Amino acid sequence: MKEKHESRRAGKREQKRATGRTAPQAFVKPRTVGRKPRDGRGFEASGGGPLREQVHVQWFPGHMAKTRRMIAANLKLVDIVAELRDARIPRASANPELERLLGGKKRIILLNKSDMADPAVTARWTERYRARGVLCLAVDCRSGKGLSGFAPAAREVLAPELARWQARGMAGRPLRVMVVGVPNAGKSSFINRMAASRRAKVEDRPGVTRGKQWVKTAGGLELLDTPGVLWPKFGDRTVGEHLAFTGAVKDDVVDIEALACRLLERLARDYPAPLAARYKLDAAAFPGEPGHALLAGLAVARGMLLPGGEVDTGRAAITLLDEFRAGVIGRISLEEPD
Ligand SMILES: Nc1nc2c(ncn2[C@@H]2O[C@H](COP(=O)(O)OP(=O)(O)O)[C@@H](O)[C@H]2O)c(=O)[nH]1
Ligand SMILES: [Mg+2]
Repeated sequence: MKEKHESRRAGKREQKRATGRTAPQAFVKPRTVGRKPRDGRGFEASGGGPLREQVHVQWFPGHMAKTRRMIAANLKLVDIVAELRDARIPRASANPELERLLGGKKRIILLNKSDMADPAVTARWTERYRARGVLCLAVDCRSGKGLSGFAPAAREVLAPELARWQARGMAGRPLRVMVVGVPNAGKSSFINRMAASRRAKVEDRPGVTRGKQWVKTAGGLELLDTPGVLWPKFGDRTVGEHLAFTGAVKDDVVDIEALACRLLERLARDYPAPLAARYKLDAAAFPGEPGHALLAGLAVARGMLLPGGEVDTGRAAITLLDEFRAGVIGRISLEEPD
């Protein structure tokens, strides 16, 4: 009996190895999850009672430190910065180092992937930023929705500079824009949409853009793509989790099943109807249901069983995260303005 149990566990490990989902990278501290919190810390207070312990996420490989330097070094070449954030998580996808890094350089915030976010919540976010004097546009860089507003917005923010250039006879000078954001925010998609032809490489996984690329647009802009950058330490665990949910953090450095459990708990609490509809689950049973039970329910509903008949929660976790990231569960916002 014990032997059978052992071999099943070994099988699971083998499977995880095969999917490459749990192999930690050399530069990562593979600390995770699921353990008992020492003194109650690590639990997130919520209306529906405590959620499962938060997943620890950290990812700051050497190339990001290099990117940080590259951004600082290239700032003097640009007139304005376009900061791409994920509309589903405008807070977590905001780089807390950016303000200091930019050193007073003007910027526009683009809430990208707004097609996957709750439109009412996104509208509140854009209003909030505008009320604070930061120009912010909700965009969808996949379809191009909202992007026609970018060049006019940049000209509006740079009105004083443009007037100066005009006075010096440099009215035709292109506006140079540095595009920054967390991995997977849609920087390359933004540039491709703005440039009539496809130039920057779009990748469905974080950490691909490398090297320096300038791209001209029809509207007299010159865009500089930058690799996705995070920061050395996430202030609280919610930030790391939200970045991991949306795919800004490489899956290899995260415990995928624990992450999926957390996402399920959030969805069951805040978006029960779309969750239940997508996976044919019973929303009435959600309150108090722990994430691992929700994940098992999802696996059963999708017929994801291992040869021994055990539910394949590993596969269910990957499916959930893939579908959330593709936006097929519904238009979901994980963060609201205060
Ligand atoms: N649904 C949706 N997907 C997007 C949007 N912008 C980018 N994506 C997708 O997000 C992934 C990452 O995009 P990419 O431009 O490579 O991000 P980068 O790492 O910031 O350069 C790709 O799969 C894109 O197709 C958007 O506005 N909506
Ligand atoms: Mg890119």
